[in-house]
Amino acid sequence: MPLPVPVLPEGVDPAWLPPAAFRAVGGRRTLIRGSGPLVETVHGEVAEACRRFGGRVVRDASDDGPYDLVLGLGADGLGDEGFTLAREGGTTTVTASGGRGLLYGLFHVVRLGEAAFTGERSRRTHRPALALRMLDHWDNVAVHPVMGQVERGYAGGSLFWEDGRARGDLERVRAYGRLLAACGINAISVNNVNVHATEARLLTDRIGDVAAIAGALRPYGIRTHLSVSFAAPLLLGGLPTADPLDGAVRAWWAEATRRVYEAIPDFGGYVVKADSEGQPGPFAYGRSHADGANLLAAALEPFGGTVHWRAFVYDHRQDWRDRTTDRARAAYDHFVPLDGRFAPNAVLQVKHGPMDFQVREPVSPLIGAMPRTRLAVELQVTQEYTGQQRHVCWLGPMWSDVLGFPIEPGASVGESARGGLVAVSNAGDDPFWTGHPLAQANLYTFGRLAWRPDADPGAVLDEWIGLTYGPGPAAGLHAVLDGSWRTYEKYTAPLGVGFMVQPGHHYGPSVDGYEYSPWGTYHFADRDGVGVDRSVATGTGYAGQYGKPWAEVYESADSCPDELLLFFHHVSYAHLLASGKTVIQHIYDTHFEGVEEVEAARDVWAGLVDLVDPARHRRVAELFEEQLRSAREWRDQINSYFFRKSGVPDAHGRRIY
Ligand code: GCW
Repeated sequence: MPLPVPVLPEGVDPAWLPPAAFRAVGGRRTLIRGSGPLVETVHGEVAEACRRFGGRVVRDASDDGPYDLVLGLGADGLGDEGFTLAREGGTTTVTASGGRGLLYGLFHVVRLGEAAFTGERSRRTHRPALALRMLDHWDNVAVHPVMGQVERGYAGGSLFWEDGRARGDLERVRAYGRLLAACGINAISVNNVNVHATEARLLTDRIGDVAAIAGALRPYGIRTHLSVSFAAPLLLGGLPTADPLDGAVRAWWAEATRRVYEAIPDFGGYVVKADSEGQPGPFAYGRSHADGANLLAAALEPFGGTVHWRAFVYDHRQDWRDRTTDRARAAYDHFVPLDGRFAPNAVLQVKHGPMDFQVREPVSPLIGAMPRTRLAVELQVTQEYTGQQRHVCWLGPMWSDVLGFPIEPGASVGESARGGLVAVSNAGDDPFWTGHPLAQANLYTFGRLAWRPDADPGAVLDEWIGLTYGPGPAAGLHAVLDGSWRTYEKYTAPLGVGFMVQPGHHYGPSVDGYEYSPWGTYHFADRDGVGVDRSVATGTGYAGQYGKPWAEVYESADSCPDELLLFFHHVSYAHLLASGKTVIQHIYDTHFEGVEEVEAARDVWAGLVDLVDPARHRRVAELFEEQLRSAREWRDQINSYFFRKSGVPDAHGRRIY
């Protein structure tokens, strides 16, 4: 039986799968061959498109057509997710070995639109570069008194949970799974890595809720994962310890995991934040993080599951007077000595930068330094530090730079991420899914880059624009989004120094907000200069964590790239950048430019009023006013702060307060 496509609740935006995107497919004669649950998903998609656009679809017919489109299982050797596409003699043929491959092949045809049905195409194989393409949701089941329903969520409530309970109606979850499959995502973790009391119980007596979500996502090829508390044996099992080497603890995890698989046979595995920002972990028992990860890996192994163990471990109670402790060093210092000690089904999940998803960070040196460990790289789609989905900030170029960065000899970050690519989702129950309608582009781009880390991000952006908005406003949308990350960088913290955000919620400027805090994020500005000395020669030694050539490149202020200068070095305001400007003049210029670029983008958007549907247009126009207000605030606070510290006037005499 074909699976009907999900029906969106009234008023919910279809995002990159509006009916119009299926026009080319829906007007054809289509043959579908094969059986299995995902083939039923494919059939449902084509049937719905035909219903709208007048085509017809048949199943496993013995006649030879003619057919415009044949979607069939059959080919060998493509893996579960690969497919081939060819067009010959008026028939477009997608062949796959597994159901997921067929679904991805169908969505590929949807992206191509009419082009999939014109001319000839020689057979081409498409396969994801990374086997795991995952979204982590930082969703709480119960509303958290400080963090709310979704930690760092800027798109309303959770898609899965509402006020202490699983949502009863999973149609929206199905629709979400469909959107994710259409950009290539194949795994989701459904709860916050900060596991509070209610959430901990998802592992045991509330596993049925997780099973229901997994059931809604499965037809779109998405496996469900769960964040668990390392202290679960204490919290839920009544054991006196959670020591990873204790026999009773190991038995408890084995049994708990067996029950999880009873409820969810294709369960993906656990995600763990341990000994990090107050979460429990193996350090309490004098054990290593390899001991901790391997405990869960052993429980999951009989069922084919994986533990994602996060490397975001650092001291968040440090003393700002202590100049030797450097948060940037922490992940490397903790984990490199453990290389080779993780079980084969343990994946170490590493944030792409050494700090915390700032608008500009170097690539984490940990990524190239653990050759005997499966690493997954973690990105942040939710815009915690990049405008919180009130600012337009399309992150495709940043992620593409990160993924293409040659961190090891002969290997880019994308190639080193053998454990996959993971991102913190930006979606919620907001009618536009992502709060800011244009933040949908980030979610889509993440999926496509996880499928192909070397894809051209600009082409991915155009793909998203084409599917979501059609050709009318395409040029304007491209102009608004394409440079928006660099614009955001210009009006916020300069030259890689990071933070300077308001403590707690992290929105808006506060230059000294974290300067005397225990969280370990400082800029050290004084009357002479600014920046953090992370050199080996005179600083924290962080630069020495890189291999060649990066250790040398970052060690010296002369060879360090401008955009990371203040991350690696404390320099005077008169220091000359490679660009030829002084640091102080660079700060002034970029902050004025950043605001001007937001003004220009707002005007381009205003000009699209007749080309974009009114609800989306209005929402974005309103948000541009907030972005502009906030960008001006950033500009004026940063410029005034550095003018007052340095006493150096702007060379162009512009207004500084
Ligand atoms: O970016 C920081 C956030 C925390 C988050 C943490 C993490 C889930 O401010 O809210 O906690 O990272 O990645 O664990």
